[in-house]
Amino acid sequence: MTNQTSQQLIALEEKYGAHNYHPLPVVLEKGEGVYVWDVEGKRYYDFLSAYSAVNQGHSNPRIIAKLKEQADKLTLTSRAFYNAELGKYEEFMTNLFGFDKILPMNTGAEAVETALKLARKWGYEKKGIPVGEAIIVVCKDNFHGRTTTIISFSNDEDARRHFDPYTAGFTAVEYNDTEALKALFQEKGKNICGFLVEPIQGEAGVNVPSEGYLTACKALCTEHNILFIADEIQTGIARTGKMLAIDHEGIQADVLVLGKALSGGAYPVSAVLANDDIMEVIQPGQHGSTYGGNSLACAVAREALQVVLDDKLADNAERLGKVFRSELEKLIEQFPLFKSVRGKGLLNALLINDTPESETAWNFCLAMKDNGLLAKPTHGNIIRFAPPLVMTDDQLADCIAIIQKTAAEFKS
Ligand code: IF1
Repeated sequence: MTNQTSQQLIALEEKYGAHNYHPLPVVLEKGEGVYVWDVEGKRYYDFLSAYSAVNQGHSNPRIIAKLKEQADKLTLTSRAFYNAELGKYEEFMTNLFGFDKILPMNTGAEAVETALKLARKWGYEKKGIPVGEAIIVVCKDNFHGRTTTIISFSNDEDARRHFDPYTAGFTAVEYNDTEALKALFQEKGKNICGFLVEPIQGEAGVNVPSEGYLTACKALCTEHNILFIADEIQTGIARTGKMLAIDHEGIQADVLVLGKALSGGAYPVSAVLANDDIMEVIQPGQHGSTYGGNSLACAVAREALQVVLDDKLADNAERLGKVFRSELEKLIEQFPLFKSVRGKGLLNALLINDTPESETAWNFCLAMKDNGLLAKPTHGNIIRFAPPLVMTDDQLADCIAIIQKTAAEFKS
């Protein structure tokens, strides 16, 4: 079974794995910092970072050392007993993000589900919404995960078709439209318990809302006694140049949802944070998870966040993001293939000058792959660029050169 080629390994996935993904044809077996290597030994810059889960860089030495140390001691007890890591992690997290309480889960979708359940229960028990009538407002073009409830309020047909019947109780509003939100809150505010929002819509193509949008949403939520639920699973943990994307507007969520880079990609760790008046509606037996808050997860997440703080990754993302966008602006002037660039920190997208149905973005990603840079198109004609935040100036310059070289050679 050793020394199989990329082609053989792809054939195995094709034959034995469910076809729920369409990966770029590259088989990776090693990662270090901003780099990954395929089984033939070719090195690439990783501009996806496992969808922003490896912000701290692949196999970050401090995180991996902590993972090994904790794995040797204790991994999982379940929450039937206390464990020596959980309390310390909870204290660390609530202090860092400024909340009274944290509820630990594993994947992003589970954390979103937790936030939805929390909002509904709070709606009935604290806000006094008649039981069965709670509404959660979501945004059009959202992406919050893959559970049956979460896809119930998606408008992506691939994500939802034939997975019905859907969960009721969700109303979608246009993203980046405070007037629409205001009107909806005025009409139905009494029965609305929460507003769930991505500070930047990732899957929708790195959709950055207007400045002040999130502040206005938060103010409307406060006015109508509605929980402002920020899904920072992709935008959080320094990705956009601050620890949280909502920190750019200096606002605090009522319910904060974290995942992905919370563990630096070493282990699935997610979390929901809220203050006591909200979190206290969840009592023993009402929510949980076998792996949620396990010793390994807690030790890894604490180290992963300490790395973000010690290495000042938010500042690095902010600075390099500006360089990246200004360098790409130059390439846009040079190559008609490129339309525009947008993003915040190191969460960016390059729009390709072609129809959404065209294969141009995909083909350009294949060409970049051959030149040693991995990125993936989203929604047809958009390429997401999100490298690990440990990148240096020299490495970024090298990457810009690869993108330029690929554009110069490219024939669509
Ligand atoms: C896939 C996108 C990224 C998320 C937000 C919750 C979740 C995600 C804001 C769920 C997950 C992922 C999952 C991944 C593709 C991906 C993604 F393109 F779909 F939008 F990152 F950009 N909230 N996002 O972005 O977290 O349950 O996956 O841990 O393959 O589905 P999860």
